[in-house]
Amino acid sequence: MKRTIKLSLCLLSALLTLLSCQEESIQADYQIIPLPQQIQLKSNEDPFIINKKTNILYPKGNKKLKEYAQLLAQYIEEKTHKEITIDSATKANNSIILQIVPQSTNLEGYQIDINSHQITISGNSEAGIFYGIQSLWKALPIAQENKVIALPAVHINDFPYFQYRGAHLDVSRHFFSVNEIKTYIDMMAMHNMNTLHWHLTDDQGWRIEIKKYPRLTQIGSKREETLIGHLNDYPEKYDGKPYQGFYTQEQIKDIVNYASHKQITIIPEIDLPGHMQAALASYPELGCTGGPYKVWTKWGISENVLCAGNPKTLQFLDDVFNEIIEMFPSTYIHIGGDECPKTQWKHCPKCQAFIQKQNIKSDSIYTKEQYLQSFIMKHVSEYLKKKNRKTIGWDEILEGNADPQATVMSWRGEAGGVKAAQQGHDVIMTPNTVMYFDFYQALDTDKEPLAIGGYIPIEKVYNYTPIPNQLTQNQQKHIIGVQSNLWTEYIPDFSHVQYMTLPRWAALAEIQWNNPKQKNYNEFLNRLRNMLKLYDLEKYNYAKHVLNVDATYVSNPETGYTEVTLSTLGNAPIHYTLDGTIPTSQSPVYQKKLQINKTTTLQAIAIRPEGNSEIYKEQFHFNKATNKPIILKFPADEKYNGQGYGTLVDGISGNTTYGSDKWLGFSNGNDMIATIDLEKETPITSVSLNTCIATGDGIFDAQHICIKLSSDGKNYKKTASQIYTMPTEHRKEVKQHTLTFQTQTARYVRISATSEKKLPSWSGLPAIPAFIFVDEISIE
Ligand code: NAG
Repeated sequence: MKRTIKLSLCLLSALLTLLSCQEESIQADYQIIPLPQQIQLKSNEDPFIINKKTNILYPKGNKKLKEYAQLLAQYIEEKTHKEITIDSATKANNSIILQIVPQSTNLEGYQIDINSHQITISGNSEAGIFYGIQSLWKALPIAQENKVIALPAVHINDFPYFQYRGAHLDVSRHFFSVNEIKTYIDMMAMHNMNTLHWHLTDDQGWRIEIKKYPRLTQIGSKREETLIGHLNDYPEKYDGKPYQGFYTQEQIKDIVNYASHKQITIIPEIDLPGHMQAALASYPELGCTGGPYKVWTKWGISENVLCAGNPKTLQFLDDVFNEIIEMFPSTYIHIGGDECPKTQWKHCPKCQAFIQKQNIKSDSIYTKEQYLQSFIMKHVSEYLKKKNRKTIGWDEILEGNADPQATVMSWRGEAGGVKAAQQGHDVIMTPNTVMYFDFYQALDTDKEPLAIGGYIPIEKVYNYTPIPNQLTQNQQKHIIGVQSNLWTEYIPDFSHVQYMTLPRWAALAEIQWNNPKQKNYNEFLNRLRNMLKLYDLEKYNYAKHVLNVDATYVSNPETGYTEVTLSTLGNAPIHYTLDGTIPTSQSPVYQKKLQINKTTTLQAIAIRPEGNSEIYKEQFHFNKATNKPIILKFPADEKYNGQGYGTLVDGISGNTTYGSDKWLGFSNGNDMIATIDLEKETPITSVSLNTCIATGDGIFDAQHICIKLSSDGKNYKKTASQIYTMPTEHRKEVKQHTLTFQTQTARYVRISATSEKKLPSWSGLPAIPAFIFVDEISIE
């Protein structure tokens, strides 16, 4: 009897342990980023359980795979706190086996097979195994030591869509340490990227040691100070702090080696013949005027470029590239070619003599100076070809006669890439419309760290398809890849680098790795949550916009309401208030569009176990014009048309971010002429409207505002008007204009805000019509 009780107790405790184990087990999730091409779950098979006896097996004698086995062990320990061993034995129970089994010509492809006994990662090459390991790492749950980790039985077949999957980093405008570059490389590997385009030289700093030209780093790597704020801010301010940094050849080799272990090739860029002021400051004889030059302290395009007519210049370039190729084993070398003003070449006796000597001539398309640039670019290309290297250049290299074998990086939109592919060049797509991660990722730029401008949210990145439709199938084959560019004028530190790249890189990784035909943004967002957790685990700083509450507003003239749609990542509940109190988990949950019909403040928060979002806040001011039918005489500029014309009367006022969807911007000399139908005779005593002024960007205040009233919509009577004087210096502000008059009764109100027709010469901008930006029109 006693024995039976003991036995049953034993059984019970075993059962309980088993049950508790099951309860505690956490499953791997193969819905990772980038999403593997094929995932076949074997639902009727048992999962693989990782325990302390699990080991990782690599083929005996294969050093690289031994290193990858160690890496995987490290990844497993990091996420699951399970220390597991590596071995070169062939025992295959409770093991993770790394093996090279070439199954296709796509060397980066791999397969993962999981059953209850073993996990096999078979790579078409070592690179394939590396990506298999990255995928397994991303699929593992983050768990405490006591948890049982179960990997559901599965067959994964995966390979990249693009062979070139790049990320660029500018270290000239701001410098990043060796360790920071290594972290950048780790971040790239996590996103299955294989090429770092390293922008090492520019006007603001030469950052790589060249033994034959020591002054490049002695002088060229240091600038006196740095511009504060935006290039167009007035008055110009500088921080007064010397700034410097460069990599020794030893450090460069160390980084190149580090990258190769992560299957990343580094392509160095020496940007020429423009963007060379730091080199000219070091060796003034290489410039057309002979200087003196200083390492540039501001941003933009410098007129000071290499003198193309000076034989020393070509020698300099040969010598520099000679050392560059010693440090970088990459097949490709980037030789720049962007933004090279030709002003100095036109007046330089040496350049002009050289043009004559080489019999370079202008034609109906390009100037002789543009052909002179082609001459230099081709010289460098030929030099590199002799050393068995290939060149990449920015799309300007197509202006003139480019080396037919050069690969073109399309940055001024896609046009250069299209043209290049049509001419038979290989192309890497980096259009500044979607791939410039120095651009803002939120519309409300007041809350963002300063960025160069623009607006490239993660959704826009995700929706980008790098292969332009207008190319034929054969031409499409020339699009070898896609890359994000990170210019660092406004990115002074590495945590900011991470903020600008993550999580936009997650979207980029999908474009680089996956077939463009299989896109689904919402499904991507679901997968993004685990990626963000991995960023947290790695202590990477990242932008949290997707976790915040996003709002869109539509003015509905039929109901008179402003309709507000709120959304956030995943299914996190959004709680909101309309009474001015801070929203908490006790506040009402957002379920459907909110219909705002009176002056109020909306605040909302997304609540997640791992933390709450920032509080979203918007003020609605209702008046006689709010959500009334409105028509415009001239359309707004298509880039700045807010959320439609109703933007002007939706009760929400825009701030100084004129690029947000709260403003309407009118260009090409168009005035803002709006007619609002109050739908019944209404007493009116004043009309106000806001304008956003950013004179540095060519956005000026109204020259004149005029109010006309009508009862029948046909005959209008001028009721008030005001003329404004043009400022004489730069400013950036929102201005409210209120025109008050004796009470009148009318149904229709016509408001004209006339734009300035010619930008003043003091603005430094061409004498074209100014933009005028208008938002909330209020009628009282
Ligand atoms: C371009 C310049 C670059 C600058 C960047 C800022 C290219 C190829 N050239 O004007 O030097 O830092 O944009 O977004 O992008």
